[in-house]
Parts: sequence; C-alpha cells; structure tokens
Amino acid sequence: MTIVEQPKASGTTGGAAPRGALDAAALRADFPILDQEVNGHRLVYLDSASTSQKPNVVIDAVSAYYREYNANVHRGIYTIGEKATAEYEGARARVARFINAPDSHEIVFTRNATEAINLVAYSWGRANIDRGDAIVLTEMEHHANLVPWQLLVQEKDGDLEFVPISDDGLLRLEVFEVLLHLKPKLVAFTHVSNTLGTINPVRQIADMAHAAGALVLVDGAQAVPHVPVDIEALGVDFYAFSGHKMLAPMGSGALWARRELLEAMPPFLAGGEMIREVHLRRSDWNDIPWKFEAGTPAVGDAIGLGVAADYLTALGMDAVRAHERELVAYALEALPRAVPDIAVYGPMDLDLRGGVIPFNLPDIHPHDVAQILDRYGIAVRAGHHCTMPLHERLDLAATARASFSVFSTNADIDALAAGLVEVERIFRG
Ligand code: 7TS
Repeated sequence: MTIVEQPKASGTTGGAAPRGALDAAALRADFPILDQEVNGHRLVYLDSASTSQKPNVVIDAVSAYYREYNANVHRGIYTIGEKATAEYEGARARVARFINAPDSHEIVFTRNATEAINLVAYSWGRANIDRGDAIVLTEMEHHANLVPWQLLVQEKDGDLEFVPISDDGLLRLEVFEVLLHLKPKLVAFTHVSNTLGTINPVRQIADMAHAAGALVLVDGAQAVPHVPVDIEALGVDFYAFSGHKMLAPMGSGALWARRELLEAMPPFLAGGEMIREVHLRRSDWNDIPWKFEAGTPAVGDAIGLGVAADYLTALGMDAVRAHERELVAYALEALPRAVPDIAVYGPMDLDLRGGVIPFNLPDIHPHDVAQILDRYGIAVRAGHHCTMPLHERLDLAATARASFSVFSTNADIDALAAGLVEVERIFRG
C-alpha cells in the first residue's frame, strides 16, 4: 500500500532543503491530464477557480484505496476496514495540519465548501438566529455564501446586510464599521474572491467583527489552494473550503470550526455514524466531528484530500503564492499588450490579488470568447461565476475569467494572449 508515504512534488527541491521557487514547468509532469491535445492544440487549462487538476499522488491514493483496502470506516474489526479508518482519520489530521488547525477533531469532512457553509447555516444558524438578527455578508460573495443565509433569514425573519465594494474591488471597511453598529450575530465573507481575485484582510475583519460581538465565517474555497492559510493566525470561528479546487478529488471538502462551537451545535444531517445511542424515540449524538458526518463518508475522496494537502505543503504555500503572484503580474502586462482594448477587473495591487483574471473584450460576449479559445485548446470560464450580485454591482452581464494553479505557466498566458488576438481577428475582421 502506497499512500502512507509523504507525497513528493517534482517542482520542489525536496528533503530538508529550504523551499525554493516553484518550478511549474517541471511540476506539470505530476498532472497527467495536462499531457494531451484538445482540438489539435496543447491543453491550456485556465479554469482552476472552477476546479483544479489532480496530481498523480492524489489519483494514485484514491486508486490504492479502491484497489487495496476499500471498506467502510469506523466499523471494521477486520484488517482492511481498520486500514480504511486509519487512512480516513489520518487524512483529517493532514488537513488540520495544512491549515494549522489546533485540533483535528475540529475538521468536519464535507462534500465541498457549499455543504460546509450550509452545515453552519442549518445547524448554528437555526439555533442562533432569531427574528430581527442581522448577518453581515459582502457584495462579492459566491452564491454558496449568500443563498444559505437568504434561506435562513427568510425562515427566521432576520436581516442581511452587505459590505459594499469599491470600484477596484476592495471591501469598504469604513461601511463595515457602520454596519457593525447593528450588532450582527455573524459576519460571513470570502477570503479570496473567485471573480475579482481580491484577497480580503481576514484578520482585520475578524477582529472588527469580534469586537462587535459577532462570530466570523470565512469562505476559504479560493484561498486554501493559493495562499498560506493559518487558522490560528486568522482568528476566525468557521472556515469552509472545497477539496476539488486544491488538487483533491471531486466530492471532498471540509469545515473547520472552533471545538466549543461544534460541540454546542445541533446535528445537521441525521442517521448512522453521527449517533452514540439510538432509542425508538430519542438518540444521543456522537462526539465531534462525527456528529456532523452522517452516513457513509466519501472515504477515498477524503484520503485524496489529505494527500493533496501534503502535496501543497511539500511545494510550500509561500512558493505557491509567489508563483501565482508572478503569473498575475505577467498576465496583467501580456494581455493588454496583445489586445489593447481588453478590460481587466479587480484590484491592480498585486499584494491584494490572487490568481484570477476576469476580463472582457468590448462588444464580444464572453461566451463567444470562451468558445473560440476552446478551438485552440484553451479552457477559460465565461458567465457570472456564481456571483450575480457582484456582476450587477459592476454593471456587467458576464465576464470571461482565466484562473491559475500551481501548474500554470507564462506559456499558458502567452497562449491565452494569442488566442484573444484570434478572437478579435474573427470578430473584428
Ligand atoms: N465559494 C467560493 C469563493 C467559490 O469560488 C466557490 C466555487 C464556492 C464557494 C463553491 O464551491 P463548491 O466546491 O462548493 O462548488 N467557485 C466556482 C467558480 O468560481 N467557478 O466554478 C465554481
């Protein structure tokens, strides 16, 4: 069995040597999907904000689970069942280490960030939000961190308030300060915007929210794959993220929450696994985190998530961040050079921006842009990226979006730039 070994990433110096810069070109060998042609061209995958590609170590770990020790967890008296349980719980410890969570029992495995946020909205939210209570969100939230709160306040007759953004895509904290006078019970916001790339000042916002008596939930779906995340340093109460955006399998994700909150929260989904004792008319709940993991979990996917976390740690999240910062700098220069009339949105300060480039070409619908780019093997997303209110705020129907991961290179951006020249040639003749 292979997966207990620490994954090695080929783009690192490895061993105990100081972590160097990330060699994305070398790293690409770890991602088998990249070694193919699409429509006669090298696949240029620029949609990692939707989902990242998966390295061999993750694919192999999932495969090893199914080939060698597929069994249900927390039940087996037999060897492969014990092995599955040990690897599943080991994955929880790996994920906890990755985000510097103080206690691995504070990690609840979920299917994705959406489920993690819904868990909080249903469990904590329904127990704690009453008539007239305010929840503060922001204008840049993904629908996953908006709609669950809409449902909650509709049910409870609560109130949603929104921190507006500036024209360059930053949260207007002076307005947030005023909203805190409403004494919200919860402040929930994204760490990194999936549409604008904005990196929000989590610690500062959390400190302001706590000073006003609110709890803080952070949507980390676009942060954990791209910037170092240290739960202790961030000082938040809930942190939700998806595995599939951080090189892990589809269907993996996690919620981190402070132990005392998880212990006080009622169950979300009910059934097997999450109980200690069941009688016909009442039941007792299991300890955390299993209280929140009803039914048979996605064991192989969780194991893959643990391996992905170790893979990113081996690369060094500082190196990952530095690499993506360089890609953004390169793109912000290369794209307008190739197509001078391009409009690029989001903060232009590279310290405040992750690896996401939303853009438009005048009078060309982003769907057409994406479709023509696909002819050249270039994958970008077009649409509202599940941030319709943000697009409304920016007065945009839609945008095209290129987004990066550890395996993205300047050559990918060059291909995008050349593709955009072709788009303009086709549309403008
Ligand atoms: N939060 C943010 C900030 C996201 O970007 C996404 C997905 C989610 C939550 C939901 O993640 P899920 O794994 O639960 O679906 N964002 C995108 C995107 O930008 N393009 O496709 C999915």
